[in-house]
Amino acid sequence: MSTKASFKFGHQEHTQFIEEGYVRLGHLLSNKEVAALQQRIDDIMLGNIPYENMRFQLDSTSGVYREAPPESMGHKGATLQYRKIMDLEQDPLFLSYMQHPLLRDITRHYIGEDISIYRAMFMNKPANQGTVLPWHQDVGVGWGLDSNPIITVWMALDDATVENGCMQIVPGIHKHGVINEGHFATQADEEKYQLEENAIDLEVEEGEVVLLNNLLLHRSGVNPTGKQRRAFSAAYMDASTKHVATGNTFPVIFGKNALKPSEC
Ligand SMILES: O=C(O)CCC(=O)C(=O)O
Repeated sequence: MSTKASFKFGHQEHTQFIEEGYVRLGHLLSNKEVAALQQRIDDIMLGNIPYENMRFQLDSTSGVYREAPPESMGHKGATLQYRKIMDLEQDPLFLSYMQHPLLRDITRHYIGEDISIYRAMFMNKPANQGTVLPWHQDVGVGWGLDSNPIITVWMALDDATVENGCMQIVPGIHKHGVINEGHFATQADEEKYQLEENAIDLEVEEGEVVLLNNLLLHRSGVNPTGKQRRAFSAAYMDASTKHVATGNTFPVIFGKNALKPSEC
């Protein structure tokens, strides 16, 4: 995959990531490559490219998080009304993107040589729908992991704006560490950390990549516009990280025994 000139990860980006817990890295893929991922995810939603071993979740009809249908293994019908699709490392196009040499450099810098993926996740706000995602941290305890991954690489597959439910974040909040092991911030957390007052809108262009510290509180809203708002989020971690309940490790993206797009 090629790299657009705007992608940048240097000293300044590293400093912002450490201080603020997020940094916009620019465009990693060409317009053509982004279009191919957009087409691929629509084809997966519509069942034109079938995957039975991915987890799918349909969107809520109310916009309320707790009312969304459960996520479970297998396609749920040909529709663009999905909220989430997991396990996209099984798809060669998404895997190739996840294994981009510049993401290799970034994950090597923060994590090391052997890297696995906790989740390779499509997040969708369908047109005229979407579900409110409340304030949360993406922490290992809540995810049932034996350590806390810190690196998520999030890419907008469509422009994300205030109008269509872009992410909101609280810069610097990651420095407080794990605020709530239950994943979601409580009302008391919201007041203590003044989340409403300190939040900023993370408006980004289609194809833009954002590096997020998993401890950074984030949330997103619904999408009342007539166009879907798609995103792809990959949480990288040390390949030795295990699931506490099963002792299992996770699919390897870089290093020994890494997945190969040609073998997908
Ligand atoms: O895309 C969104 O609205 C939220 C994504 C998210 O929560 C994540 O990538 O961890």
